[in-house]
Amino acid sequence: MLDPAEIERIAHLVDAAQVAPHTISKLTDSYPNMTVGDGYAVQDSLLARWKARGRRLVGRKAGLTSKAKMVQMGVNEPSFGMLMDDMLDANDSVIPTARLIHPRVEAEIAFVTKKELAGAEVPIAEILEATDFVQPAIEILDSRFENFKFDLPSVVADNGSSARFVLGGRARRPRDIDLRTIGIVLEKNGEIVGIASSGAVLGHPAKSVQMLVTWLHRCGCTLPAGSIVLTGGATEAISIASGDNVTGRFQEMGTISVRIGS
Ligand code: OOG
Ligand code: MG
Repeated sequence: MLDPAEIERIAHLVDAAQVAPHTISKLTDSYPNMTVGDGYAVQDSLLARWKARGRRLVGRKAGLTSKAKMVQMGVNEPSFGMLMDDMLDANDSVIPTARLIHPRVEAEIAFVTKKELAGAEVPIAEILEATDFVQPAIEILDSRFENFKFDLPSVVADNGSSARFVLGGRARRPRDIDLRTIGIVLEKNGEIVGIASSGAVLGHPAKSVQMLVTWLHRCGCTLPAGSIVLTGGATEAISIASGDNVTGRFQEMGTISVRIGS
């Protein structure tokens, strides 16, 4: 475990790599004893820095929740991160790549909550009951690590590679659809680049929310009402570049698109 001064040094390094986007080497190269817990301590420091700059926490993300993602990234445990107000773009937005290093996209199901969720193991039924609606999402990732290569402590400290996210398509009440079997097709420039069922995310994407609430509970935190939760990419993430058009088609949940600008 690292000491508080080291956590602050790493937070400064990651923050700088996000503000003026550039790559840094994976943190465990310089801090071989760094743990996943240290990664979350770095997130706490980042959140304090971001709040001091007027950014608002609007939700959380779970990542590495599907087999496809775990295999792609060589990490076999989910990670959690923070979603800030200024990371959100509207459906059909043009996402500028000027401030991104080596972006990738993911198709995900987002949950938006209407009740606070708290506890060590909240039943899935309770998660669904506390959910206002679920909606298609596209997440734009941009690891700050060279060649998009990392381990779990490093990626946690980099806030789960978060860059931007988009919500779109049809908002549905979770009880009106079967969230284990929603077909998801990810297209780039009209070609299919990823296919999955929503059940690829831990058997049911509400499990991501459940794991998130359990994780928050360990540090005495809760998931407030009105939170957005990205439950994790169902397919592997796809590299994007300026000029690409990306569309996610979600069975019974409509379509979401972004264009990648320069
Ligand atoms: C880490 C973030 C993973 C997801 O949905 O699995 C993630 C990464 O792969 O860079 O957001
Ligand atoms: Mg994601």
